[in-house]
Amino acid sequence: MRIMIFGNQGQLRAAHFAAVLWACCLSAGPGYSSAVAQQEKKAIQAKAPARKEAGPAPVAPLPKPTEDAQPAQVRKPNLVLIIADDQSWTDFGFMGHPLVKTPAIDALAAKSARFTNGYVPTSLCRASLATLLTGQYAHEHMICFNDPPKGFSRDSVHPFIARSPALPRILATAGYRSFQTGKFWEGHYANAGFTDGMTVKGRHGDTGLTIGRTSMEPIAKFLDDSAGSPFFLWYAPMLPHTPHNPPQKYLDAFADKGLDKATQAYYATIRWFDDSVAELLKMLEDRKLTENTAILFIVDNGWAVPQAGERSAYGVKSKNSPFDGGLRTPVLLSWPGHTEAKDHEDLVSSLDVVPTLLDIAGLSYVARSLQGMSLLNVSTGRSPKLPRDRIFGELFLHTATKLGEPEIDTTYRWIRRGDWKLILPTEVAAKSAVEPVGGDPLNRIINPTKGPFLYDLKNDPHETKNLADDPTKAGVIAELGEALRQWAKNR
Ligand SMILES: [Ca+2]
Repeated sequence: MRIMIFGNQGQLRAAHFAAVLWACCLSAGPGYSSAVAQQEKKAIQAKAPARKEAGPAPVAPLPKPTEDAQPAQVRKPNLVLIIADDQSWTDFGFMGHPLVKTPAIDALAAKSARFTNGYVPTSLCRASLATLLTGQYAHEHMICFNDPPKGFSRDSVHPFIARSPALPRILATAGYRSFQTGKFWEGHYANAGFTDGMTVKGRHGDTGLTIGRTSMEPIAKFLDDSAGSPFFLWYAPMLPHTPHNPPQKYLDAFADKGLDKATQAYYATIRWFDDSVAELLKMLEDRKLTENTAILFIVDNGWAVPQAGERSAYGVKSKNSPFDGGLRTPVLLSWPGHTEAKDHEDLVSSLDVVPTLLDIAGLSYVARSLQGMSLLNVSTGRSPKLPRDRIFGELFLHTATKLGEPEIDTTYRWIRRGDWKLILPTEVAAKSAVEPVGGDPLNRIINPTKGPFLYDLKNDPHETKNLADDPTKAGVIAELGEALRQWAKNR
């Protein structure tokens, strides 16, 4: 679709932006048209499980771009998104961990803009990854769960991503090839607009989950095949996620540290993951791609070894919890010749990843339609800081009880403003702490639910002292609580 009636660059950009939005709205993407979204919800809820997980869900193709955002002689930068799976924000060498060394990620950090106050809005794997694909909150992309309600086939929820303005789909309109490896919960990779990928079916990655653990060869092949085209690489290996079963040499590295077996295996799996990152970076270097490739690093959600007496396979205040052990992540951005190696105190969200990558690709006018903010200007030094002082998030049940109505399964909402963090549990959380809502044992809430919870993260970064009952903090709680209620209401 080439629109020639526009006479200047701004109008051409507007035409491309409108074309992208037009295609997304046409295919009923949540967040763009509430009326159409409501129809979509009803259609999905009414649909009986039918189609097998054989191929991509049907989706309308996007129009071709109306212009090239950069001068023709400038080769568009390649984009690599590295997503760690289930790793605490504390468990990196560059974050100061006393035992865990992550040489490859530390080296990347050493040359990156480093955002150490990073967060995912939802610490549940599938919802978090969908945010990294779409730049939307879970209540917008509607993938608020790891599993659909009982009675629904997995592919019955694939239209959520197939009809979203997912990053690979937008990049394709600007000439990017894209490759999905590792975790991907949305069926066939083409559902998110990837041009190439490893996952074609399954719960959360299928063949894609071999990346990093078994081989890195598919990435080498993609890099060789895509020579001449700008590319986007989704590297989301199931590492250092369980099973913590790394090769013996990694276990041996922690054998004399006085660790229990579970902690030793977790730390060793982090080293295994780090070596896979080293291999990826070397592949880029060997092909002389480093200079024209931007790399963004983030974790999808945190993880902690369960303590004695905890009922779960992971620490209570980690994965799928509203505490920083589940939500917080460092965010690294490196684009040689553009970004500066520097620490930043700004509050950043995984919502910022899509706008940042679109900005680097020269598609900032598309990025501006999203709620997140591009980190590029702060990373390059063109801006001193991001124009915001707060970020928000929301938690959900593991298994949805109903599709298309996120409110029903919301368990917590949270806000961080400056060093203050307020967490408000919902009635759903309180109920599911007693008897799992929807009858699914995976919906049992193991986190504390007798909130509110207020923490001063500057003096208490691990959220050990709830200040909600401190009468001197009543004003802060009221302010943050009102901001959170407004955020939940105005959407
Ligand atoms: Ca995860």
